[in-house]
Amino acid sequence: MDWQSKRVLVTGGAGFIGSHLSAKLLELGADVTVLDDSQAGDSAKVLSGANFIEGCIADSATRSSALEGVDAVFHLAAIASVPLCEEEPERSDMVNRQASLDILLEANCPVIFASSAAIYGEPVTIPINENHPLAPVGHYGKQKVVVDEAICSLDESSNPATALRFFNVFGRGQDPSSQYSGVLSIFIDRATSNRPITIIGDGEQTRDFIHVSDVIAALIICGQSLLEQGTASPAHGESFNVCTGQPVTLNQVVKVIEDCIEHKLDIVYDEAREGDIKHSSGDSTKLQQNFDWSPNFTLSEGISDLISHSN
Ligand code: UD2
Repeated sequence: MDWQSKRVLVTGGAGFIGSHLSAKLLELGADVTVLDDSQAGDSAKVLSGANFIEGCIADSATRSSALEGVDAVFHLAAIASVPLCEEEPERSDMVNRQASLDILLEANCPVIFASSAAIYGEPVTIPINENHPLAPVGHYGKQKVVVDEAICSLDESSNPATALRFFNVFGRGQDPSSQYSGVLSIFIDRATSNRPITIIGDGEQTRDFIHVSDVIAALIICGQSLLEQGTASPAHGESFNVCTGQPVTLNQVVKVIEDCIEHKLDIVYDEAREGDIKHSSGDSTKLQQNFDWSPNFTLSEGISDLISHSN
């Protein structure tokens, strides 16, 4: 498919994942517009080739002007901080749930929605596939699940849409000092500046770390399929886990970092956090069977890439 003739809206395009996606779409020749309120994102991350609308998805006038004439919407904008959603449940509900439902209704083109592994809550079976019960713990997961379920209940008569359930995404450009940061960016920032890392709990909790390049590949492939086939696409009305299926403990992460920097890390152990999920590992068979997608980056490749690009 030729992205050159396509006008694409990326909500949250100034954020970690959105800025990588915008860069890829620009490279493919698409006409990219970023809609971002620059709260969690950084307007400096909006590439010069992209159009930029600074505003909130919850504002209907901003939304309708951003949606006008676009061929596809990658909807990544959200209040992505779990603690912030707990502190401000009404505002996060307006942005994460209501504005997302509005985008689904108002867009006259395919919508690719960034869902989250947070919708599963504490896993009952591992690896988690898309049929796993949805039992989100906090506001963030509860807001995401409403939109994800709305997409999964769409029929042929509706607008083409899909939901991609991201597990623990990592890669370059994730600000280690922000409250949205993943554990890997924090650990690598500390490791490369010779500061101690803090392991919350015993370090035996597992996560499924997926590299941002693999996430971008999944977004593009699903977007392309919806653009080409509309509601006949295998992505339409469906959700897909985006993960590696390789659970890793934090203690193993530490070992990979130590091997890469060739010295031991200074580790402080802290008390386990209430509500912290012990084990998380996804099954991405559905995405792999429906599309030409598989995770390419191993954890050690991703970690060594991050270390070699840290300041
Ligand atoms: C991820 C998502 C979150 C939500 C949640 C749903 C990220 C950044 N967060 O939270 O948005 O979707 O999944 O389950 O992707 N930890 C340390 N030391 C640190 C920081 C963290 O030990 O300095 C631990 C933390 O307690 C947890 C693990 O590392 O056990 C991963 O933490 P995280 O914040 O990267 O991601 P997670 O899975 O809690």
